[in-house]
Formats: sequence, structure tokens, C-alpha cells
Amino acid sequence: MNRLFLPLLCLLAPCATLQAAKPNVLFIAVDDLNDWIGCLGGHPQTKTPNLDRLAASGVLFRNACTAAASCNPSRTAVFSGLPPHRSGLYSNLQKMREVLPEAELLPRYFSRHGYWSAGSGKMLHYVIDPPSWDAYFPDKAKDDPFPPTFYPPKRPVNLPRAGPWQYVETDWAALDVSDEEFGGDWSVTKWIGEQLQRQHEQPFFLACGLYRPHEPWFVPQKYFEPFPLESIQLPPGYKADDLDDVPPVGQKLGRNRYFEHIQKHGQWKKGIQAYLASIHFADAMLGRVLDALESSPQRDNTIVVLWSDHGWHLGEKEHWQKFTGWRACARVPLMIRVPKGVPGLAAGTQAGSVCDRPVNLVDLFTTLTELCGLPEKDGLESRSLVPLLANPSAEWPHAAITHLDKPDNYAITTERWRYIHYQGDEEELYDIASDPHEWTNLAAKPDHAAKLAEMRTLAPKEMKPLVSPREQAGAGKK
Ligand SMILES: [Ca+2]
Ligand SMILES: [Ca+2]
Repeated sequence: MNRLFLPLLCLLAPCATLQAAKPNVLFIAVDDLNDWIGCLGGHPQTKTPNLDRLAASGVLFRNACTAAASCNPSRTAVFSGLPPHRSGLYSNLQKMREVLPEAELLPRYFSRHGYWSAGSGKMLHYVIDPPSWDAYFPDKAKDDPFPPTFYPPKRPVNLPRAGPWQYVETDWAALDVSDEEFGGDWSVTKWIGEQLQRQHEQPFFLACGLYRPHEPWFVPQKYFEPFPLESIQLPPGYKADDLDDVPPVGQKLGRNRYFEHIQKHGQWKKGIQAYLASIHFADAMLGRVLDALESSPQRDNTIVVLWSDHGWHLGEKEHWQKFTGWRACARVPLMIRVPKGVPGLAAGTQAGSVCDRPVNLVDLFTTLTELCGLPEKDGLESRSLVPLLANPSAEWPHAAITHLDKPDNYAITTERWRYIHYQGDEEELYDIASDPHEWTNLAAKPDHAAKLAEMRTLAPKEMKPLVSPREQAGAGKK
């Protein structure tokens, strides 16, 4: 008899009752943020009260790794649920839709299962990919994820150009503008806040892409003020002769000309200051979003995930930038807060939890579908983190793989060990329990031969070849 009445009940209370069980997802990406946040302790001077309060309200993953050490392959892995060795997308030079023309990305998958999927700011690599979203700010038809942002009229401001090899945005400055006049992430977080504050007829998947601390490190003056230049401390992971025990390919990767150029112009501390200021700004923008959520009707029914696409070197291993397999680049902030009552984790997460298991950002796809009670998407290589959200000390016999631009260059992270493999079979091995900055390469030490052999077995069994951008263009014409 109940069955007969069900359709009538559905008509009387159409969406509210049935969809109340589906939680919303607030999915926040921060660009180029390393472990210089208070709760990860990467730099003693950093000021990140909002990142810290979000971490303290859920589970902080202290050993989370990116699937790739640069924006495009990292973000593609997150959004497709496929790591580079499965997708073939390893590099910033490849175009996602040439490599994965048919892939149904995370927001579209949520839309197909009853969600409203919307985003703002940088989520994918300088594109919106309009078919993946129901709404975007700015207008998704233009396929440009950035709202207008203030830039100094004359550039570079501080760091002279060294040559065509230097990325045009590597520069820093305090700007005499307000947050609103700066625009950029301020405009993104304004729009995201408005979406959080309004009533919704469907559950939402809402993605907020914060572009700072990606270069250029231009932010309003007030974010520089807590970091006077004379007080700036060098990165705790810096050691002058650190590359001496690194094999030749690793040495070449480390000495990428930027650090030498920056030192030559006396800009090292200015760069550190500007990175700290850019993180402080991004943190303030995050605070606007968290405040909007906390005063909204969605507060108790929204999963919050925050991740950075990869880390960043500021002189460690004589390197400046990303693209390396070392921990400074492979390790990322990842925090997840789950409210009570969601389909995949009724108890929600416990505030103040920390998890030291090696997890990978590619795991977010399946984690979110399970939490929200959506069917698991077939064909992915994305492992649900729900067991760790339920119990951060749960058994986790898995390693995290981080790819570096090419199929045979990768790093492997376990709870205690890190292994790096370069083309040509050059290797590094570190014990991060006793050597968190990876100063002592153990790969050539006979007493670590067994550990080295064990780490080798954790590499992906198959690696899809990288298709060069030129070959892709040819293939696309067929
Ligand atoms: Ca990035
Ligand atoms: Ca060393």
C-alpha cells in the first residue's frame, strides 16, 4: 500500500524531501600552494588563520600528494579521476581535450546525477571547459576562468627579465589597491559567496578556484605588512650543498636558472616575502568563502574539500618553481570536512583529525561520489578516501605516485619513504621520518638496497605514452 502512495508523496514534496539526503559539495582549489600553511608547518612566518580553521574543523591530510608536479596534469587527474599514467596527459603543454576528448569530468558527472555544478576561477588549466559546468563566473561561453584583475602598468616591477626562458609572470610587488580594486580572487570569492547564500532547488557542486599564490606575486599592500623584509627567514628546507648527492638528471632539474637569477639580483628574501603575502591574501579570500558558508542555509549540509594542485620551491635544492619530484613540490595541502548525515559517511568527519597516510589528489573523484551516494564511476583509477575520513588511522597499504612531465619520471610516496625515478634509471631514496627535507639521498647506500628494491615494485605497472602536442593535432584531424 505504501508503494501506491509514494508517487503522490513525491509530487507533494518534490525535491525537498528526496534531495535533502544529498549533500552539497564546496570544492576549493588553491594554485601553487606548498606546505607553507600554519597547520602543515612549512614556514614559521606564514599566516593562514582560515586554512587552519578549515583544517581544524575536519580531516587534515599531512601526507597528501599531487598526481603530477604541474598544473595541467594535476588538475586533469583530479577532474577526470585518471592519473597521468592512465590518461597519457603528463605535461602543461598538452591540451586536455586533445588527450581526453570524451572524458566526463567531475562537475558533469555530478550534474548528470541531479546536481547543479558551477564554478569560478581557475579549476582546469586556463580553460573552463564549458560543457562540464551548468554555470560559471565569468561567463563560461568565453572559456576564460579569470575575472578582471589589477596589474601594475609597468612590468617587471622587481625581478628583471633574464631571457626568453624566464616565465613572464615571475615577479612580485605590493599593490596600492583595495581588495575590490584588485579584483581576481576577490571577485571569484564574491560570486562563490553569493551562490552559497542563496536558496537552491538542487544540491550543488560548487568549485572555487583561488589563483594566488600562483605568480605573479602581486597582491594588495596590506598582505605584505605582516612580513617586513628584514624579518624574513629562509626556507627551513634549504641546505647549500643539498644537490651534491643527487644524480645528474635531478641536479639539472633542480638548477633551473631561476634561483641563481633571483640571488644575483638580491631578490631571494623579497620573493619569500611576496609568496608569504600571496598566501596570506589567498587565505583571506578563503575566509570570505568560509564565512559565507557558515552564515548560509547550506552550512550543515555541505562537504568542504580544499586542495592545492602541487607545491613550490623557493630555493630548496637550488630550485625555484614546481616540476620536481621532491616533497617541496609533490606534497600538497588537502583538507576535507564532512557534515553528519551524508550517504557515504553518516557520522561525518571528526573535527581536529589528522591523517598521515599517503593519499593522492586523483582519489578525490571517487571519494566525493561515495560521500554523496552517487554511483561509482567506472574505469577510473581513483581510490575512495572515505575509510580514512571515517578513521584517519585506518589501514592504508597504498603508495602515492607523482608524475614529472614524462612517463618514466615519477616519485613514489609511502608513509615513511620517498623514492624518485628519472629516465635513464637514476634514483633517489629518502627516509622522511628522520629527514623530512630530503637532504640525504640513500639510494646508493648498500644498507638501503632492500628498501630501494621494495619501492621500485610500487611503480605503475603500465605507463601510457605521452602523445606530443604536435602528434595530437595530427591525430585530431583523422
Ligand atoms: Ca598550479
Ligand atoms: Ca642532499
